[in-house]
Amino acid sequence: MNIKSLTTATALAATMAFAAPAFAAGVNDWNTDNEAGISSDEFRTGLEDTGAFENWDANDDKMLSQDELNEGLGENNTAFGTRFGEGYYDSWDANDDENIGEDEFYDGVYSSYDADSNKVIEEPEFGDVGDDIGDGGFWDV
Ligand SMILES: [Ca+2]
Ligand SMILES: [Ca+2]
Ligand SMILES: [Ca+2]
Ligand SMILES: [Ca+2]
Repeated sequence: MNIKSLTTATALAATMAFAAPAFAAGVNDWNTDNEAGISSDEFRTGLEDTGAFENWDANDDKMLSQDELNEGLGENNTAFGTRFGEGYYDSWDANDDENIGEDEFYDGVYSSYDADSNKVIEEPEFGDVGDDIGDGGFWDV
């Protein structure tokens, strides 16, 4: 590879890195079936792609303790609490074991975004998801 093509390749890689934001969070990016809106399965797939759960689960036990969540969120703690309500941890902890498993996590987050509780996240509910996943949002881990 000569210098010119090396430079081009480097520039191309830089462009691609820049052009690939954490998520192009439009409702259609997550909507993979032919049903309107985001189902819980579609939502889970999209949110898993952020890697947030694994990232915050410091001891890798597939559970998020309150401490792990606080630690993982860091300065985004306030925004997270504002979005989901101060009592979110207890309400997501469906089996009351003071830990949030993966199913509890994804179900809890999903129902929190589903403001009208119709089991589908549609616009404008997805607008909140997009905001939180975009650069600087708390899912942008
Ligand atoms: Ca759908
Ligand atoms: Ca853990
Ligand atoms: Ca639990
Ligand atoms: Ca809804």
